[in-house]
Amino acid sequence: MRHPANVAVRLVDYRPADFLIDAVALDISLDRTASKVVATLSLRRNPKGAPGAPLSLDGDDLTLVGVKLDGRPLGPQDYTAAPDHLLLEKVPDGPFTLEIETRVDPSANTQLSGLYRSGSAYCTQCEAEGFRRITYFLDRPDVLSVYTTRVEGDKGEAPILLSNGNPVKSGNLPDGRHYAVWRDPFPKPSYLFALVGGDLGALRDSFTTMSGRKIDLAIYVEHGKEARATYAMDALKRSMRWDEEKFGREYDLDVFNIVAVSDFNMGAMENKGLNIFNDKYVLASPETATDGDYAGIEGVIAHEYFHNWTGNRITCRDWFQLCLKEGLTVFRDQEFSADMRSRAVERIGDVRGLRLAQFPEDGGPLAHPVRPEVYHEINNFYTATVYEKGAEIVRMLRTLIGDETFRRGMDIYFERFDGTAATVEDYLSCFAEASGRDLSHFALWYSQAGTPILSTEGAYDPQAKTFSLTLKQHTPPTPGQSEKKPLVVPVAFALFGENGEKLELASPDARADELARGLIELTDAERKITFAGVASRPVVSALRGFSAPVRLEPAPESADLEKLLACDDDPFNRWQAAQSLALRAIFARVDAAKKGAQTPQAPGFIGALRTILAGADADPAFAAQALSLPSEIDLAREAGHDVDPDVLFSARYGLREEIGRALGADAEPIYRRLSDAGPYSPDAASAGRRMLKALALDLVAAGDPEKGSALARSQFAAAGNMTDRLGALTLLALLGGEAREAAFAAFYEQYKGDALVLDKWFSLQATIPEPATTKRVVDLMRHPDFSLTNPNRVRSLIGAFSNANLTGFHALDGSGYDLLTRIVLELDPKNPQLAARLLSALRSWRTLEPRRRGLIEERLRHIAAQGNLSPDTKDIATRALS
Ligand code: 0A1
Ligand code: ZN
Repeated sequence: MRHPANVAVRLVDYRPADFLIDAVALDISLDRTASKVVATLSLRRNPKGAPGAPLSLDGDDLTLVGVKLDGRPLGPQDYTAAPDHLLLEKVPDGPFTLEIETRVDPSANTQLSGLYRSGSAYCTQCEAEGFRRITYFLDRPDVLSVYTTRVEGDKGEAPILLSNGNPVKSGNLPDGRHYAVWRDPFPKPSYLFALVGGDLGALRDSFTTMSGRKIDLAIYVEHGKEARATYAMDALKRSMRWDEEKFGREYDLDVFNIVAVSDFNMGAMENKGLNIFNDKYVLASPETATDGDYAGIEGVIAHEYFHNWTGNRITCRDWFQLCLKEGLTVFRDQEFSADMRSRAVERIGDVRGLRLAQFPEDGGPLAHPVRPEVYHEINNFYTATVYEKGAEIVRMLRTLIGDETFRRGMDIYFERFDGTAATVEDYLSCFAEASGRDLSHFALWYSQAGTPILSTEGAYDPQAKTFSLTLKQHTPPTPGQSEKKPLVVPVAFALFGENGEKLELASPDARADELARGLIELTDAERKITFAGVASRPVVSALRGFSAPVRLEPAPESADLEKLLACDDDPFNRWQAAQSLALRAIFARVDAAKKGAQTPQAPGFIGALRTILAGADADPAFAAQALSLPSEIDLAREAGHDVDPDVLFSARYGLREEIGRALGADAEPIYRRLSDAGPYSPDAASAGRRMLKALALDLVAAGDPEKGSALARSQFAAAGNMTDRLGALTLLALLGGEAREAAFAAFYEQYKGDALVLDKWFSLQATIPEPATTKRVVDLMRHPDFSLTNPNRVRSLIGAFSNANLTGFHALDGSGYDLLTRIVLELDPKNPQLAARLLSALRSWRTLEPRRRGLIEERLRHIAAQGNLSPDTKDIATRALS
């Protein structure tokens, strides 16, 4: 494997391309080991480029067969060619065509970037820089071209031949071959190109747009699995309607195709008119998919569809602007899910996800701004910061300027930048115009990395009947950014009086609109607001709805949290109050254990949980969220330093038992009542009841493991859907013993032919929180169903072990770290993107206690010192150590 020079790419170095490619005609003849690619590019000099510059095209691992300029074959004296570039020193000043013929070997493509094979199908992945693995090109997002693609293949092997745009014609050829021509009239960057050839089944449907155009929809899957795409199809149609209703965006081609493949590095890809999906985000049936899987499918289908406007019609000028399409599209898919499901539960889930994946990134050596300023390997910047924090910035913008103005800004954006490759500045200019506000200070959210810490301090004056609230912010340093400035932080807030009533706000220190909306804009390091006419010391509900991606420290006092849990009309903050109480109870146990003191009990917290449980029927999904303890990963993040996973585990486990003993008896009737649910439906309300049922079972088991085990065993055997079956198996996995092994064996026997279900089987075993799990994982790697070539399988075993099993992975003997190191190094030459992602599990190593910290540092140094490491893995190892 050859690796390109490890050069830094910088935002400040951006220059327009020297040439434009107005049109591309591709002729691709599929062959397992030698696919023939003829690309005819209509080129001209870019008036914005460097005058007289040579034509330098990107390549990666390419074999050149020949080049023609305006139809005339060129000789080797006319160009320099290497696997990674094609350079023509002299080209005409006027428009010209360049025909380039290359050969690529899809079977040998284990990186899953460019043209590769998944099962017996051919497919492509071109974002970010995979198109250059198909042909030489100006492989950068600001070069937009109209594509016509002719795909040719063997009729038996690939009866289905797809590409972007609309079908133009197709026909038979000699020797059992056939072809199809596709034309995409919308200019697009090369990263949105796609092609599929294979023997696939299809689920077909149609959608009539708001202007009355009928669009043919198809989801292509492995034969026999068509019915499992029904929910994805339904989600697609709902997404299409939603984008019309909420953003006025109509679909633009005559067809919309989705193809599900089993080998895919990421979740899915928004190629114009031809989305390619990891089949995990398409295929679902009640017997094989959990409620979480259904929600994931709905979200990812929507996300890729929404990219048609935010990403495709308006794309990014360069890869530094990745958040322009990703943050905005995540915001859009989150809003879609909130409209389809419970807004409160969606918000809680989104914030949990942000804290789980983005906060550790922002607080460790891999921290980077939402719009990075430098990268060595762009594939390592498809991060939670770019995606999830990017979405939070869009959300804050909407919060600050209001829904209507936000919508007007979006309309301006679509109107003005359609058909272009835009920047974050372009985007913000639309909202500055719509709102009449100067957004230059707000824009700092894009360039300043790190999670701000927000603190609130209240002082009540009983004589004056005033309450002073002081808000402060500061952002800890991150790599390369030691000095931080105050940001624009929208702090949604309310005050509650003695009887839980919401107080009217009056203050000379805040604008009338701030008081009316309950939204303070913190723009300096500190702001003090004194409220008048406050009859008694109020309780502050701050950062309602998680109005900014910050840490609120410290949490309010326990008595205030209990009050908020009872009276706050913001469901997010009610949930947050329960979480904060739980964290306090667990850390009290941690402190006691460290001091050798008696284990503290948490009667106030348990009383609050009892009340939630008693009222759970009103909103089962919310109750289940509020009753769930923070995970060990949450605890490690909140602890922040000198983390000892074993201590956190015991404290959490101990509290779980205390709660179980207190509430198990209340939970059992709820469990029994919810067990009578009738046929499975994936809707949010039914899913919420199943979530509560699982929680109730866990409470029973926490207080009385034997009873819990008996109930779990019968639920496992009788379950009519995967949510209940896997829920029971999860509990049995925790309880251990023979029942666990028997259940795992039965599960395997039942689902051994189904890869997506087997992934769950691997994952669940990898997350058993006990020392023997490392050995179990090692043994599972020898299982005939394990394979390093399938990313889903690797993630299900190794990813789950290293990211979701705090005690197992961080075993004090370093065995978990050794395992990860071995796999990363073995995988790196085959699939560097996947190897690099696995390695980033170590990103929070500095927050661990010294012994584990030392063990990880050794492994990271060992990895970084390897010769011939891919740029992907090298980049992560180097930055992790920085
Ligand atoms: N744009 C896709 C994510 C994606 C990125 C890179 C990929 O291959 C390296 C694949 C998919 C999305 O946001 O869904
Ligand atoms: Zn995306």
